[in-house]
Amino acid sequence: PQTIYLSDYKPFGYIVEAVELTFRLHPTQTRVISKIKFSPNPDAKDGEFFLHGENMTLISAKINGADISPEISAEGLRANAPNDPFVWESEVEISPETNTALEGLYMSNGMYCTQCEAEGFRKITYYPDRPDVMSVFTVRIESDLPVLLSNGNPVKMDNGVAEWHDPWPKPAYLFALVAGELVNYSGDFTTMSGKKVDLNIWVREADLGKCAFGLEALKRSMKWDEDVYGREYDLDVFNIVAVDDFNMGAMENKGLNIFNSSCVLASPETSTDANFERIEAIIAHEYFHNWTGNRITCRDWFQLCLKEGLTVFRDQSFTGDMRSHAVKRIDDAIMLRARQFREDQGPLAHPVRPESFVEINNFYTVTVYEKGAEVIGMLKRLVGDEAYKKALDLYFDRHDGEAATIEDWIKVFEDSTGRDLSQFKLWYSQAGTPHVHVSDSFEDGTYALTLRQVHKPSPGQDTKKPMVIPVAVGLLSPNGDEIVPTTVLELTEEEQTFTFDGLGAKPIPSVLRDFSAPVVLHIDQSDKDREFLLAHDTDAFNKWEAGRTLARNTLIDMITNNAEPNADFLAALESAIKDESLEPAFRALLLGLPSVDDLAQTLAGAGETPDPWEIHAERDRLKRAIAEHCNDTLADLYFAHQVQGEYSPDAVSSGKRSLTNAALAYITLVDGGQTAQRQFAAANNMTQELAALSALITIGMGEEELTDFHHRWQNDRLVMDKWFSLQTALAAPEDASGIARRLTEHAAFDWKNPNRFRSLFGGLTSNTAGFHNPDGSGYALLADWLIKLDAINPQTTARMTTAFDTWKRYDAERQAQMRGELERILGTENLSRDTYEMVSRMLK
Ligand code: BAL
Ligand code: ZN
Repeated sequence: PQTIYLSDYKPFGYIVEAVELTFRLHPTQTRVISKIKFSPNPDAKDGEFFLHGENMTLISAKINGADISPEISAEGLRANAPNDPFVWESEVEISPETNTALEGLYMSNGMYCTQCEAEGFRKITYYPDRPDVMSVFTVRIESDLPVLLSNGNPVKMDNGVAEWHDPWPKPAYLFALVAGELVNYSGDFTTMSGKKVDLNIWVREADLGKCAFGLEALKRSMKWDEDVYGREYDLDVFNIVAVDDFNMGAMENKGLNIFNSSCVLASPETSTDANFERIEAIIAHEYFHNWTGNRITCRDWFQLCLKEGLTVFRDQSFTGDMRSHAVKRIDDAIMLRARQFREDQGPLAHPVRPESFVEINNFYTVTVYEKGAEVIGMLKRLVGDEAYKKALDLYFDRHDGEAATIEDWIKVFEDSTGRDLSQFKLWYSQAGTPHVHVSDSFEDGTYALTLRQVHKPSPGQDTKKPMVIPVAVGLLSPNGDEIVPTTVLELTEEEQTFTFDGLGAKPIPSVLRDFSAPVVLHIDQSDKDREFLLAHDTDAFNKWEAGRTLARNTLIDMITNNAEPNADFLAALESAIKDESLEPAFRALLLGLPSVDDLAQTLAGAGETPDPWEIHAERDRLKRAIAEHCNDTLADLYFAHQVQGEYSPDAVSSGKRSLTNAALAYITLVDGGQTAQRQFAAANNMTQELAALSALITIGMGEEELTDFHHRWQNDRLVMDKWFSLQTALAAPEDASGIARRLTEHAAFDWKNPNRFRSLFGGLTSNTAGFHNPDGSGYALLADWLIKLDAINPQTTARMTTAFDTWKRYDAERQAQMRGELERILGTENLSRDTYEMVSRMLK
């Protein structure tokens, strides 16, 4: 397969003035008729007329009304085109029903839908399918189905014909079409300039009761983007459609967002608090793309982080505003460390802005998205809130209607602040997680903090330059007072010392407050200092971090030295969770322990060979020690914070439930499951039901409850996804692969549905000890199924191969088994380009 390089970027030889598309829908013989006005692009040197197009039959092609016979290949067509403006007309035939890759136009449960990002439009018709080609689209849909939707505003709707016009120029990846037997849950929103916008969530009739939360979340997002970023919506309608078969979470097509049904449908009976929060965030994310992604898009796919990093940053801020900034920051840091640091540590590490790819779908990664968001957070911290706002206003003014680059983005900050950001820009080009080592000294009232940055090699990058790292620091006096409030130290050299004068005694430093940079911090602090910070730090993130580090330290000591659980940690934890001045959701986070994978990452980072089974066992031992030590406190918390009355997914109620359910998980370890059984039987919402069931499965019980759960929810596909994933995710290490294998034989295991496939196998691979069974059964099972899935859905397959990306961490036997499975996948006949690229990168 061909590698594409950022350095090879060239503009397209033609400008697309306007696009008219007609769809005659048919499951296997859809006709797509296009009429496109092209004119030569004065900015392009090379006027080659190449249109992307795959998996279609060309029926006819015309230039200025005259039939032509273009040269056709597997990637597209080439024709001789005039040097003056001209009209291109073509008719092609495609088969949505047999399109199992779920890219382009496909069918899901009898409904037609599309997914065009990144390069799906080329499976719909011949077109310059690249994000820097933007145009105005008019779409006509002919079908007997009652609901026919596309982007923009409706123009006409009658007798099996619908016409839509989108006045905003857009790249083809934002094109969307939906047709089906759908009903709408509707509402409206009046924008800040007084324009009324019709809002609809389109679903199958049975799902109408699961739309209310999504619609309210959409309204909150629209209001927030006006209040915080001054961005108003720009069409008469905003449509969201829920689709069952979808590779991604959701897609921001202009005016017609298409959502994986798991990311929009919610009800108290079927969705957990975490589902509600995630749905709110994804609805916001897709809505926010209207400005950061759609009005200003990306020049090429290497610039993906321009829209994704910024939009993730915006949705994270939104969630913080809607709920709790402290809790959101901790959740994001946990996720970043678990997934992005892991990616950075392995063979798939790549810069936030990659410089080459084979298949762009493989770069919709946590590095591009979440590290991309961290980079924006750092930028904002460095320039300050006011300057950030000014820079964003300039960005929208200057680039509205354009396809922009990271250079454009950095330039607006340079122009609006006068700062030179050339060194900061390294965050976009240098892969890997920086390490920051901290040492300190105190003499004559002066406290000195020395920070040193270390960059490990990553694929293709052996040496790296020092970066700009904002390190937020506060100092506490030994009596617990904050003597230096949060100050941002700008680490720009390999090593720098920062001093604080006029102090009476050596302070206790609180470093990297609010997780101010996505780095690994090495600071030689005693357990006593960490207990002190857990009790006294005014920064919520570092307060939590102190507890987490104590937990990690005792676990590492237990794993490597067979030590007993640290009694001081148990006491400090107990006193922190009792502190009623702390919000319940925060205390729930304190009760969480580093995951098996996180501990394996820590050990591997220290040059050790982790054994997931041993880590799992020691982690269990610590959980039991916490349960026993904090027995009474946990019971008090459990009963005192029960939420009474009707279920509501608001932050306060869900925070209380997260605390009681964190307590329940521990209580279940010592009470034989009685409390969890009672909670399961009494639950009137999915959060309580699932937490109880999870607690029971974790101690090897819950068989009856699982059967009961299945019986009750067998007709609800989203809840059945939970039923599958619970069993593989929570199984004991020695049972997990066997359980997964048995579940693949279950009648409800519809492996062609990405959600179902991910629930079973995502559950298994999240169960680190279960997946890494030393007998290799977890690896073999996953590889068997990835090979099978690749033939029909390369995108989801390639994504799921990342379960193997840690293979070099483990012992020789596990390494050999994983390597063997990766080689087996790579040797598969007709392997997709997507999976080929991922597996070959991992084997390098
Ligand atoms: N653009 C793909 C889905 C998302 O990031 O919103
Ligand atoms: Zn996005």
